[in-house]
Amino acid sequence: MNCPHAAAARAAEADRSAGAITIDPMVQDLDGETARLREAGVLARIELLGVPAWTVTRHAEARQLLVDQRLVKDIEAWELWRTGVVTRAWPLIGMIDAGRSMFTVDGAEHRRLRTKTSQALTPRRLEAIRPAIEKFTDELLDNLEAARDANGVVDLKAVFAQPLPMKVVGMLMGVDEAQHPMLTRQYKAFFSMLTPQEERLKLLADLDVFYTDLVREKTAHPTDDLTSALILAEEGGEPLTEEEVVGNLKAMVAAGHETTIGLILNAVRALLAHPDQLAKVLAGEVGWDAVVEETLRWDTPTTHLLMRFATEDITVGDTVIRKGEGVVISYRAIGRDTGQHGEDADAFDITRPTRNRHMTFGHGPHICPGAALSRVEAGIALPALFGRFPGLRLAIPDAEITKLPVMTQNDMAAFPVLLG
Ligand code: STR
Repeated sequence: MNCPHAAAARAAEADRSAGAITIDPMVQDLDGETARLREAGVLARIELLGVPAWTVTRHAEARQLLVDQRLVKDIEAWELWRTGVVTRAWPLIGMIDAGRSMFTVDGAEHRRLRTKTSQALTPRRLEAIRPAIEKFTDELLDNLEAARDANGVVDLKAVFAQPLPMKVVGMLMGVDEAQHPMLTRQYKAFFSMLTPQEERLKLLADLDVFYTDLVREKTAHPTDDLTSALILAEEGGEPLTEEEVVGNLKAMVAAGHETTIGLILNAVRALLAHPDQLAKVLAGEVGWDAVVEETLRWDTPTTHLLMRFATEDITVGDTVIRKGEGVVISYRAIGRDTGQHGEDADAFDITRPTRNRHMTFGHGPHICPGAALSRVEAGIALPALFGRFPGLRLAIPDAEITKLPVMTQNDMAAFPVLLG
């Protein structure tokens, strides 16, 4: 039937999506794409593999939206999902429909799911695991020389930046070392856009079995780790269900692993590309914490965070996010916000006065519970690496570093270095 109202509605919708920026699954020009998103405005209309959404590109407005209770994580609030336009055949669905956990619920339920985890990850509590992180770091650095090929080249990602966060989050959550290579392989396939969706759904199902078995094992024999603490937690409220413990466990492993790899590698890359700044750090003129914060701002481990949904119309400037629409937070664009960081926001500068005033860990109730942990990890890994290998350098030109085809994370395939 050709009802004129429907036609008008379709035209309005087409108009709304006109000029939408297509996010490139192959990540061929991340800086160009980030600049285009920022030029498109405070709220940019984007398309993620054919699925339309809004994205926030500015620090100030993102800060507001991240505490706006009209935006929720519950996928059932998404019109495109409820009406069956988006299904589990969409390759990014695993970023949103990840099971019940602190990552997917809001309000009082969210506090109930999250409290134990955030309490375990305070800077004070983390002091207790600092020696273990230092030990992992030293052991991995011991392996670097032996891992060099005939030309003296070693992949700093495979041998150092990737195993370290896995060891740390594995120790924290009580995941056996023998399983780490499997988890690394599965998450690599999960995030890569080259993985066929059937395969991704299969690996997510396999991971669910793995984590459920682990939670059952810890339920029978609790140990001294956060997974056991989540199982035993009761404080006043309801204890967490098995599904909730599994959800939190997989969120912790996925997040703690993937994002910290990016932080460590991006910091090394930025320093090698800015030798004057590296020299200041090595001379003790600028602290390693400044390197960590400026890397978080300038080269965010998370490019886009999917997704929140509007439960009412929300007006931002002259744009209305309609009830049922999806909102992405584009942390890379936000880190480059000239309104927040000045006209030179695209430059890496560890002495920048606003280097700590980034929002890379988010804001509001869902702010990254692992923020302090990742700062401790990078704060140990970076000085230890450059302390052991002060002549560290890239084995290929920086421009030849290959980005992985990952839409949401800032991920490189490898980081070949010479140890100097
Ligand atoms: C990956 C798949 C899964 O099983 C569970 C989660 C929940 C936490 C998510 C994670 C996801 C993807 C990466 C995220 C992480 C929280 C922080 C991390 C989004 C969907 C970031 O990149 C910020």
